[in-house]
Amino acid sequence: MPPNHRPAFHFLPEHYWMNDPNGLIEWQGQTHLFYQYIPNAAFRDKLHWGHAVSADRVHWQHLPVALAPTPGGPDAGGCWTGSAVDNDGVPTLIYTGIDPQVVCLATSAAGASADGLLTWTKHQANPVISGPPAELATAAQGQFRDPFVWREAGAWHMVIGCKDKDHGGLVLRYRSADLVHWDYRGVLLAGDMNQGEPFRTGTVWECPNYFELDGQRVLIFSPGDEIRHTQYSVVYAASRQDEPFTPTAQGLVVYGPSFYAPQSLRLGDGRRMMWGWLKETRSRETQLAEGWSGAMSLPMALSWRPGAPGELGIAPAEELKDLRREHWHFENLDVAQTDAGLLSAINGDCLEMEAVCQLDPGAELGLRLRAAPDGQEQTRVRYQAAQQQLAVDTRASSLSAEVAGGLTTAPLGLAPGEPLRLHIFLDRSVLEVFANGRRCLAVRLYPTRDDSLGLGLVSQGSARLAALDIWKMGTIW
Ligand code: DQQ
Repeated sequence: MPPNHRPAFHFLPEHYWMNDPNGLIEWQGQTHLFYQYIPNAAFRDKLHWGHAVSADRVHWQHLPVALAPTPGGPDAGGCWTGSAVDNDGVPTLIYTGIDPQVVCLATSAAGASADGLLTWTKHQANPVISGPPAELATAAQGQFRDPFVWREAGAWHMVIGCKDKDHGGLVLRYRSADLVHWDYRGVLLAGDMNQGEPFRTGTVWECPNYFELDGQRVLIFSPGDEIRHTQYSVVYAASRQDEPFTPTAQGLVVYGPSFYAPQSLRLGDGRRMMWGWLKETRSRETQLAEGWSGAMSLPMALSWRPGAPGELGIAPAEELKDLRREHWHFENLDVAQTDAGLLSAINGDCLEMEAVCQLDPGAELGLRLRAAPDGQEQTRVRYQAAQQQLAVDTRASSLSAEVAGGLTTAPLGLAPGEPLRLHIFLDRSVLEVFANGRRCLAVRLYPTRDDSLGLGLVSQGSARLAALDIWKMGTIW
C-alpha cells in the first residue's frame, strides 16, 4: 500500500478539486467556509462554491454546494472567488461571475425563513458591476475579479483585483450604499511587472484583502504571473491614517510554492484569522487518479508586531490545540551530546512539534521528518544561524520521479538572546512551519514508502534545545 497523502486535520472536500477559500463569515456562532470547488472528476470544469461549517474552526462539516453557474446568466462560465457580508441580517455573497469577469450578488433567506446559509438566490440586478471601469477597460484585458467587501463608516467598501497590461497588477476600490450600486473610487495600489526586488509582483493581482490590523492598514493579495507562473501571496501595510494607501512595509505572507489566494476574517473575539489554498505539487495525472486535489491551510492568526516594522505576525490558531493527542516532552538537551536515537520511538505522519532552542553563531538545528529507516526518503526543517534563515528541504522527500522537491528558505533574523521557536505541523502531505510568531513556510511532500514515518534531530555546531514537545494529532472529521 502506498502512503495515504490525504490530509487528516486540514479541511478539504470529500472528493475532487478545490482551490481558494471564499466567503468566510461568522454566522450565529458558527464559522462558514466557502471555497472554489469543481464537484466532478474533471479538474478543469466550471467552478462552484463548496460550503462547510464549523463550531470551532477546527472540526468541519460538509454542506451542499452553495453556488453553481446559471446557464445563460452572468456567472454561466463559473462562480469565481468572492466574499460574504451580513447586510443588516441578510447573508450576502459578493462573487465573480465569468465570462466576462463581473461582480454578482447572492443572498440567503433571513429571519423566520432562514436555513443556515444553505440556499442562495442570485440577485436580479446581476451583474452589479459589469466589468472594469471604462478608463481601464482596454488595459485590463477582462481581468477583474475577487471582490472583497466590508462595512466601514456607514458604507460598503470593496477592493477587487485587476491588471494594467502595460504596467502590472492593480487593486481597485469601489463604494456602495446598498451592495447593488457601486461607485468606482480609483486605484488603491498599482504594481510594476518589471519589479524584481524584494519580490516580483506579476501581471495581474488576485484575491485582495484590505483591513485594519493593530493600528495598521493592511493589504494582502496574490500576484498572478502570466509569464513566469509563480504563485505566492504578498502583504503591504501603511499607517491607518494614510489616504491614499502609501505602503511603508511589504513582505511575503507564507513562503513556499504551495500557499496561494488566502482570505481573512475578523472574528467576533477580535482576532484576524486567515486560510489559504494549499496547492498540490505532484502531477495532474496522479491528482486525477487519486480523485482529489488541494487542501485548505490551517487557520492562521495574523497580527502586526509592535516595534517590528514590516513584520506581519503569523501563528497557528490557538484552537488547533484541541487536536493534540499522545504527547512527548524533552528539555535541556545539548544537541551535540544527545543520543542520535532520541526520537526513534516516535513515528507518524500527523504530528505537531514545538521546539525552543538556542544556537551559537554558525550553528544549525532542526528536525528530520517523514524519514525512512535508511534515510532514503526524508524532509528536513532547519534554522541556519549564519544565514539567519529557515530552510525546508524537500529534495529527498519522495523517490517518485514525478514529484519535484526543492529548497524553500525564509529570512529570519533573531534579536540578541532571542531563542528560536519552531512550531511545525505535519499532516501526511502537508507541512507548515511557523517560526517565532513571524514566519511561515508551507510545502507539500509525497513520500512513496510506507515506512517514511520517522523523526530525528538535525544539527551542526553547538545548539541547545530548551524544550521539545511532540504530539500526535487527531483528525478534524
Ligand atoms: N482563483 C479563482 C479566481 C482567482 C483565482 C478562480 C486565484 O477568482 O483569481 O478559481 O487562485
